[in-house]
Amino acid sequence: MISARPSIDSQTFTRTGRLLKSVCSAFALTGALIGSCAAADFKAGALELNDLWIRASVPGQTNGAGYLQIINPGASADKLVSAQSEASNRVELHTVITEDGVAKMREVQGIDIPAKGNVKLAPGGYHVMFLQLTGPFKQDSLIPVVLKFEKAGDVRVNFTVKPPTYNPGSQPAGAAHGHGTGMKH
Ligand SMILES: [Cu+2]
Repeated sequence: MISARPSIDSQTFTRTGRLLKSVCSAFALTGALIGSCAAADFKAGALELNDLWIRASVPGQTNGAGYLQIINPGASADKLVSAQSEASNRVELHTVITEDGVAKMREVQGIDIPAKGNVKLAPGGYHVMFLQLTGPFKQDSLIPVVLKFEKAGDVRVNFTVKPPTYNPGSQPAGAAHGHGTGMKH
């Protein structure tokens, strides 16, 4: 994961601008298509939405969680207030709290995005909760979702479906996303 990236990637990414960052190199190295990488990055006003993913569902699974990173280079705070998708009957915003040593999911009314800051929705914390799936999350497919922000408004995005065991926290690439400007791979 930390070897030099193929030169074609850096050329492509330079041309297509700042939206495609180190996360794309990481995906390219894992063998994913550049096309799916480009589809994983979105903008909503000043906000940059990166690395949108969902684990593939297993037979019988009725709910699922989506994750992404939201970077706000702008001078005003915003808030993710809701999400909609045809992939499930309901979509909620959740966090995870620990009560008496037991982790539990709780619905939240919104997820604050500070000015000049970023928020990461990740396993063990904030997530987009898909309840009563209308179909399976198939690995490598894209799940269309509309995210609604208080100021940036509605933005249509795609979440990429990862393997059922995917855990980006175990990859070095995951740690490099926080500052949003790195090109370290
Ligand atoms: Cu949840």
